[in-house]
Amino acid sequence: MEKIAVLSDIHGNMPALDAVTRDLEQRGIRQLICLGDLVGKGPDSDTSVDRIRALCQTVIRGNWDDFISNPTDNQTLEWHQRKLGEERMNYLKSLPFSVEFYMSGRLIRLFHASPRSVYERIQPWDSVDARISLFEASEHTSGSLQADVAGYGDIHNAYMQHFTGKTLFNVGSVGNPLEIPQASYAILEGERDSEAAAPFSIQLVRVPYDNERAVQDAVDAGMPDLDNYIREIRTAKYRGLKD
Ligand SMILES: [Mn+2]
Repeated sequence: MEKIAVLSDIHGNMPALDAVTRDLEQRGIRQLICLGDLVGKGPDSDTSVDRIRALCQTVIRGNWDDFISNPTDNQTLEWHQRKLGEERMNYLKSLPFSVEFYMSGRLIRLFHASPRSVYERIQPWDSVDARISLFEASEHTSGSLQADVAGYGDIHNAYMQHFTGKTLFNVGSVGNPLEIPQASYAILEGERDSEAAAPFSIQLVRVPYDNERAVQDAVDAGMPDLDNYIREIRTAKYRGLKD
């Protein structure tokens, strides 16, 4: 049996990524897949990209990775662009859209937001049809079969649901979780690259980390739009919501 960690939405928060890395080391897990959104929001987009590149065998593209290099007059985005530099932004833009493989007889497909677009956002409280559509393939996915297990990031809300024998899961966010202020990731356990039925499990892991260190890092870096970020890091309440 093998274990694969699936993490997403680091968003430049190094204390959170450090805590997850330590947890993975303690568990002896070395196979890592990242589902995108390495950058933005937090102060350390550059270090986050460098660390994820070194740690993860597979990295796919999120919405932030896709648009961060676009020309902009938004001061906050310009600040993140300057930190990243051209080489990292080119790397992010070049990342693949999705990854898929068999594990314990199941076709597992992983993408950032939906199998159709990095910008299509589907929440656990959206319609059943919307959620079931996440098992479908599209012209952007590497394969054309329906997935047995679909996993994604993007919404910063970890959850798992079952529909007619299929499993849908969201790994949550390492650096900007929006339900509880602890880093989130998933562990898949089973027989990798095997189409034969075998035991299989998905575990959703929460890792407490030094949230005040993350706040201080943002203050020290002189990051713009600080108040919204600090509130999210401390409370896990999305800035788009009213109190
Ligand atoms: Mn994100």
